[in-house]
Amino acid sequence: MEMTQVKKLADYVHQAEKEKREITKITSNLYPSLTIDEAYLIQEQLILDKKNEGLRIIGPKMGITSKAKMKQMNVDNPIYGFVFDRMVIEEDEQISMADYIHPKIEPEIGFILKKDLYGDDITVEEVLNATKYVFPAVEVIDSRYENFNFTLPDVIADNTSAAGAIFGYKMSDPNSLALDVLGASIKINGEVKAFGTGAAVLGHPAESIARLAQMLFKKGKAVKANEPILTGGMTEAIMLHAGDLVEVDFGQLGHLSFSVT
Ligand code: 0L1
Ligand code: MG
Repeated sequence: MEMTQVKKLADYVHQAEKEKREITKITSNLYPSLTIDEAYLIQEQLILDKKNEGLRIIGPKMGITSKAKMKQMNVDNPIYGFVFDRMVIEEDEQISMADYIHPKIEPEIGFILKKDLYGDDITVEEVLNATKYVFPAVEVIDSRYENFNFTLPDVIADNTSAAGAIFGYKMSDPNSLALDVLGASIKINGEVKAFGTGAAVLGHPAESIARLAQMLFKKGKAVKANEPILTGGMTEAIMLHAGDLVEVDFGQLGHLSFSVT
C-alpha cells in the first residue's frame, strides 16, 4: 500500500472522529482489499497524526477479546489500539452524548505493570508477576463507522473504536483476586443490562496482556510499565443514551458510576 494511501485513510477516520460523524467503512469502496497489516499501518499513521496535534498516549487497549465477538467477526485473534489523554473521563464525571457519535460501554479489568513485558511467549503467571495493580475500568467505544458496521481491518484502522476510558482509583493486588471468576455487571437506571466475568476476556485478563505483548513484539515493541492497560470487555458492549445513570459493579475490584447527559 502506497504511503499516500495510508495517510489518506488515516485522515479519513481521524476527521470523522474529530467531527463526530459516521463514515462508511474503508472496505466498502475506498479500499476493499485492506489487510490486517495495512490496517495497523493506518492506525500507526493515525496515532502519529494525533501526536502531531499535541495528544498523548495514555495506554494500550485490547479489543475483540471474547469468544462471542471473535465468532461474530470470524477471527481467532484479538486486536489492539491506544487510549489518548483527551479520551480519559474522571470518576464521577458526567458523560455527554454530544462528545460521541453512538457510544457504547464495556466493563474492563485494567492493569498497571511494574516492568516492561517484551516477548512472544509470555505466560499468564509472568504477566501477574509483572503486575503492580489491577483496577476497575469502563471503556467507551464509539466506532466511526455507520452502525458499528465494519470488518476486522476497518476497526483496526479506526484505533479499535477507542473513544473514552474511566479508570477507577481503587487499586488491588492482582494476586489477591481470582480475576477469571471476578464478575462485573452494568446497571442502567437500576436495571441490570449485562453481566460477565474476567474469563470472558481470553479465559483470563492477564492472557490478554500476554497476547498484547505477542502482537507488539512483532513490531519490536514492549508492553510498557506504568501505563494503564485495558484488557477487553467482560460483557457485550451496552449502548448509552442521554438520561442514563450507569452503575458498574466489579465486586471486590470496585464500583464505578456516572450519568449521561
Ligand atoms: O474494545 C473493544 O473490544 C472494541 C473493539 C472494536 C469493536 C467494536 O467497536 O465493537
Ligand atoms: Mg474494549
